[in-house]
Amino acid sequence: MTTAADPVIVMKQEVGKAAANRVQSDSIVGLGTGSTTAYAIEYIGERLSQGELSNIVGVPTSFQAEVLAKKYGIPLTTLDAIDHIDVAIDGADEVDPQKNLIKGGGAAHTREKVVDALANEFIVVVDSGKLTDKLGSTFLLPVEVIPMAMTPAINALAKLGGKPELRMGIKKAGPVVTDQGNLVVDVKFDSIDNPAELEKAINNIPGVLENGLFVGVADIVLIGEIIDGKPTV
Ligand code: ABF
Repeated sequence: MTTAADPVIVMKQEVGKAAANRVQSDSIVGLGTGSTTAYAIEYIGERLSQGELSNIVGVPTSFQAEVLAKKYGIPLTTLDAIDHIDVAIDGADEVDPQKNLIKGGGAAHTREKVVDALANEFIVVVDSGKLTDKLGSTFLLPVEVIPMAMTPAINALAKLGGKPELRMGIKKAGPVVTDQGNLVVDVKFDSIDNPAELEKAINNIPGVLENGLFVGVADIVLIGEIIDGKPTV
């Protein structure tokens, strides 16, 4: 018996496909992280194999993106071998009306920000559940911290009005470790009134490597939602 496709999955696929369709031949593509972006990577691979696209090279933002790109036949490069990125496709955990983001649910926000900010066009792929009037209202703010500075950094984040908590693994025991070998603190802020200022203040804390506020980085936000049971973008 075939089961009806889960509309949420179909919606993520549609958003991923819409992003993949914006990629042109001869492009350098930043490949993000997350389940929605995974579909975009799959569809870029599909367009390549069908001859719709040619001469694409990807810059992965995480090990997950690298594995998916290899699975779908997208050649990879590094930032040392290129002088620009034409388009980046990546997910987000929250999007505000000014297209500012909270990212980092996947503990990959440091490399994501490098790639996404470098891209000439940064396309965010989300479902409508990620939209918020004010960042921080539904999602904690991830902050990557070097292990030896954890305690002073946590104290400094609390002084900024946050309630910081070390991110622990779900599948693996112990704290989550980033691709850089650092730890992640998730910080609850009651209200982020000035994301630009907060992004700078947090990155100014000694021992903080990067935080998940992406202010003024996103160019296009593709939003999937289910209307009358039908996935739409
Ligand atoms: C990644 O995408 C992270 O910044 C964020 O946590 C994740 C969201 O992905 P999904 O599409 O699975 O909600 O870039």
